[in-house]
Amino acid sequence: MTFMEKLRNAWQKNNSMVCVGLDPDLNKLPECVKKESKPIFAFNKAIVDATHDLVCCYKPQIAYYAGQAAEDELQMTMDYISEKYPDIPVILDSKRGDIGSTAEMYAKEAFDRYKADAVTVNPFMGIDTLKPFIDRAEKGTVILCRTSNPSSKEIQELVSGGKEVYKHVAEYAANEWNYNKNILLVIGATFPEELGEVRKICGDIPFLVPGIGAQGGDIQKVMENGTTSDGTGLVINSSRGIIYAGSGEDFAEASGKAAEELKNAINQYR
Ligand code: OMP
Repeated sequence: MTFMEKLRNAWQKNNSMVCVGLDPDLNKLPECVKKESKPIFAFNKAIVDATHDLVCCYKPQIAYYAGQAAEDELQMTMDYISEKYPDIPVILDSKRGDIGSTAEMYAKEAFDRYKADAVTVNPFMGIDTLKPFIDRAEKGTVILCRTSNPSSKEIQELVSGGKEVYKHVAEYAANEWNYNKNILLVIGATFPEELGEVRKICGDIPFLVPGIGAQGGDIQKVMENGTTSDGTGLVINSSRGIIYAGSGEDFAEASGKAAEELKNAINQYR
């Protein structure tokens, strides 16, 4: 099954557009988990078990594993999700981008080593750097377009040929780059108007929407401007807002509750 099919099925099956970001910081893990031999995996496993029927995706951010010398626990997390909850796709958030020969290795990292269903990439260097990802037709390529961070406008709002850079990215993604119909775009929830502009350019291309929860994005505006005609089209990520919903022994239960609240908050606008 392709990533796109898996995503559509998960939207339907769980009636959810929530993506839980698995971004575990060892310093912030509950005490009861810190004593485990593989604390990051133990934490992720508990969160996944508590949320698997409430989400359409998981998104581990690779820096939380590489930066803490815990790549083995990323692998364990990826293997656990694909074995126990094979219907839920996993986006590896690594925001890769480099010349073609190096990009080939990054695609191997995401799709062959970690067996991710999709990966985030940076389009700054152009199509030859994206091709190794997009060519994997059964996988998803999630391209940064209008990112959620405050200074994203420094580059993304520069105007060339009468159009902002992020709109050029959206046009490429909707046309030349989408030859395998496997592209998603990243649009931050902190820029809901721009999200609406990109929706007009891109038809039904799914958007990964980070910035809900800790970054303060507006769910109602995201839904009004971003859903597609069938009421889907969005993968709305929250990381800290869900994984740190609790800090005691009941942390996983608290994350399940937070995921359910987010799911309901989203669905009231569908
Ligand atoms: P929280 O702010 O804790 O919900 O985390 C947001 C997650 O989304 C982190 O893993 C970020 O790396 C990621 N992210 C953004 O915050 N902004 C973006 O524009 C793009 C991403 C991403 O590609 O996922």
